[in-house]
Amino acid sequence: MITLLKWEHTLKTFSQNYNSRRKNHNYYQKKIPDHLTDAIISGKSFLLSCHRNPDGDAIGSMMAMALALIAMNKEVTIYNVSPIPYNFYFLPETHLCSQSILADKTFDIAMSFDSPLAFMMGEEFLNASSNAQLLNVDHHINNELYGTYNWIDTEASAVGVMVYKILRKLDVDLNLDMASCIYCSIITDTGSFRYGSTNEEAMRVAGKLLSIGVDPWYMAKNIYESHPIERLTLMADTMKTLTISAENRVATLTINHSTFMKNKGDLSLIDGIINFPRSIRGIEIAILFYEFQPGMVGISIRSKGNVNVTEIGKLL
Ligand SMILES: [Mn+2]
Repeated sequence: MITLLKWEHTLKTFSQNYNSRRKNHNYYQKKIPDHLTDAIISGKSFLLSCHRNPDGDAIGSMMAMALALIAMNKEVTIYNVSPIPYNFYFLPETHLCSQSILADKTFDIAMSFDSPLAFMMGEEFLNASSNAQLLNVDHHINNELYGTYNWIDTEASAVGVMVYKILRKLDVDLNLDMASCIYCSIITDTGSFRYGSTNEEAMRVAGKLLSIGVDPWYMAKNIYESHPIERLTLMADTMKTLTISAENRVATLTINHSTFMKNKGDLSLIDGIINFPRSIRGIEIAILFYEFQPGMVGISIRSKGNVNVTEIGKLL
């Protein structure tokens, strides 16, 4: 646990230094700032990234934007610290996403998606984008506004919805590939239209995407029903650690390092496991501890009610 805190402190300090180099123009709003689309139109070379260990919203929004920029004849580099998780690799052109950036390559525009903190894109991205205009597109309330232009719409169900609006404003001819990526964003961040983040705008945009030809079952099958067998063996081992406390209101699961490694040692296999303890009747908070490296423990916290899990996260 102590190792984890030290690690987070180092990264936090790094991103604070990075922030001080920026002149921020901040937009907490639903409407796309003109500066953002003007920058996209005038830029020629682009570097796109999203947070490490990306989820469906991060990848979907980044890839939809990348496909649109390619269609606009821009030069595009797509980067992530982590590999694309197995259940998102089916999305169009994900093979273009690289885990390294060409040394000495410079960019007019860098864009980040779904990433409240700068360090989540990694040092390589921050160095490569240091002379570029950085466009920060996100919906997290705790976004640290590290971009040259920051567009934060906290009411957006998914960053994919925000990218949809950018593409509409840019008059991009939205094709099936782009629509599939945006649909992936929306269904993963709304828990397939179940979470409180689901709203009318998300439903409306999803409807438009279906009219372009998105096949909901094809998408769901690839995202939710394409697990390697180790996902189930990891879940079986993890469920044995279930602990219920605080008068049956808190459920905890633990994945120690040997269990993690025995079941393929792949972080993307952990995604979603926390929803099972949360699904127990009466449980208000679910906590998952996962030791992904010896002595390095990640923590996921989910609530099912009015508990503010961000505050608990700060205590830990
Ligand atoms: Mn998101």
